[in-house]
Amino acid sequence: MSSFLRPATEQGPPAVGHYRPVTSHFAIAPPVSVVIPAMNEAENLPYVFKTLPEWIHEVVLVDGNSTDDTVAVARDLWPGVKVVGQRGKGKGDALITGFAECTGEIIVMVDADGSADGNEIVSYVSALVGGADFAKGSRFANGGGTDDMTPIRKLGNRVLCSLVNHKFGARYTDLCYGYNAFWKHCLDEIALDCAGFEVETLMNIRVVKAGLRVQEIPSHEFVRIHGTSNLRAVRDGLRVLKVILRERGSRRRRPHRLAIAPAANSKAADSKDVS
Ligand SMILES: Nc1nc2c(ncn2[C@@H]2O[C@H](COP(=O)(O)OP(=O)(O)OP(=O)(O)O)[C@@H](O)[C@H]2O)c(=O)[nH]1
Ligand SMILES: [Mg+2]
Repeated sequence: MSSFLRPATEQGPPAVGHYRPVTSHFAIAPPVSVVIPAMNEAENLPYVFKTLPEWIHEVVLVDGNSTDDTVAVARDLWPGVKVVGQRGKGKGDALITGFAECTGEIIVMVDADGSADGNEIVSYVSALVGGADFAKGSRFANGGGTDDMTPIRKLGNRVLCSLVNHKFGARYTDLCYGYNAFWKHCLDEIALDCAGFEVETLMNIRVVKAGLRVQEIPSHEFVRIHGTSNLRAVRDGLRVLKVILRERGSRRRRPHRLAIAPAANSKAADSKDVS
């Protein structure tokens, strides 16, 4: 019997029934939670939910005290959606609230304005099951793009991204982008503590400082479909800059280790890593 078909045991991989078929060529075992911060996005939610894959384990929508029908529309579109009311303010606060509610092993963060294509989630998840800790969306990696950014925002993002690369030894092509995914255990290492749009920058810096394996995923950002942006370029750009300056002094990197499979009949090799 092939190992793929054997029943679940305490040790080996889960049995075939535990896998979620993702495409005709790909199945995964870990449950995937999608966190959507939403403030007055009722008109955009139909576009957002339409592209979410049916194999995801749960959707956690964090409502920023919306005055429109955001919550009712979400419940209607995705029966079983976990709606969490936000106590504080800001996108960062919303994401931190949502992450705490997730029961999946993988967490994907998706904006509610219709700018993110849920069909890309498979690329993020593939990177994570392939060995990355943090799958970071990039509009400027080969294959990515944006229909939404003004030239001034592009310039600001580029300058801030170069600053982070320089100060923290990263090799990012994008910085302030809200479409990312990670294993839930990363939250313990990055201990998020911010309220606003600087949250993505803080995550990107802390994952590098923690020595986590980051893989960029080319992503296309579409234009917000309805409504207006909550982001204010100058105010939020300054908040991002503040985070970069605040974080710069405490760089901590964990060396990557190359693990080798234990040699047959060698107990001593069982716990050996090679640097
Ligand atoms: N729950 C909650 N969600 C928020 C808050 N601020 C922003 N969001 C959501 O965060 C996501 C990103 O916000 P946007 O206003 O689209 O900001 P942006 O994507 O940086 O800017 P644009 O490029 O103009 O769309 C959207 O889904 C918003 O509804 C907040 O205070 N609370
Ligand atoms: Mg947006």
